[in-house]
Amino acid sequence: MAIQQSELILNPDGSVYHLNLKPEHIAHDIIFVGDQDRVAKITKYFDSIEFSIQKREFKTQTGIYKGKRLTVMSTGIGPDNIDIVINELDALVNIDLETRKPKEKLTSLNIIRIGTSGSLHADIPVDSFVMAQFGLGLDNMLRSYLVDTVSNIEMENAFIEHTNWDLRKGKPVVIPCSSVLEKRIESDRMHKGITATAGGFYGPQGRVLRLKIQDSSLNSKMDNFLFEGTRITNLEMETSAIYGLSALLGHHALSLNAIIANRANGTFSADPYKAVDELIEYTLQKLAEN
Ligand code: R1P
Repeated sequence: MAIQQSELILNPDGSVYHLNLKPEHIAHDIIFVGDQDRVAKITKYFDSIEFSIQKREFKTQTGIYKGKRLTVMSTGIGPDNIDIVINELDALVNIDLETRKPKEKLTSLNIIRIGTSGSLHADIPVDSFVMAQFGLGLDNMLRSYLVDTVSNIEMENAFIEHTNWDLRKGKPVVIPCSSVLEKRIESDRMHKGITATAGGFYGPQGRVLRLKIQDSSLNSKMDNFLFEGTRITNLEMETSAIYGLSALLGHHALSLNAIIANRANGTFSADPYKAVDELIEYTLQKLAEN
């Protein structure tokens, strides 16, 4: 059955609705960033850029870095945007846009996030790097899908019990990273653990300005959560959504974050752009080598 026009929306030029991309515009290795201005900070290292486009917060550039074809795209902020970006990227490789039918032979993309994040531990200081072995989704976006088929239910239950999680906020979900990409990118520079993904920046991450929050001790409970030796390292807004949709659709995903804030001791990087630049150079080098 062909997917209807209202479900898979294409622009008049045949590109997918929000990303404005056609299949030939993307590489198999794709770097995600949140901030649209970070795209050029990555592609400035490229030997050549073959394609650039932007619609809303979704800016995409494809080019060659040390002989490897890479796409860099901004997702904007939050899991809701990741739902759009990954479904449309998957449509580009796994749905025939002419017949509007899923392809028989599916393609796996490699998706690597280069993000910024706040650490929950004093020993993961500002300007360090974190690799998410797991994404812990606190935002509920993934619960619209049959996510239990790819999630770590034991870790979810342990987290719910440890934090006395109020299920009126939805049910947390835990998804592992791609072990293939983990091997490709890892080094001693990376702190590793669980990256928690919140559906907002203030209350959902325990920040209090003028509004009281539902659980003011959540961050300290997240601090001391330990599951089979793995702890929650940091909080941001995209990783679990990337991991969950990638796992469900058959793509490989890995999320790296430069720590620019330390929530444990209240510090903020003196030069966050430098930390992000270093993570960019580190990641590009790893992708070119492997
Ligand atoms: C919040 O300021 C944004 O910064 C972090 C969060 O995940 C959220 O998207 O990541 P990026 O710098 O990649 O956008």
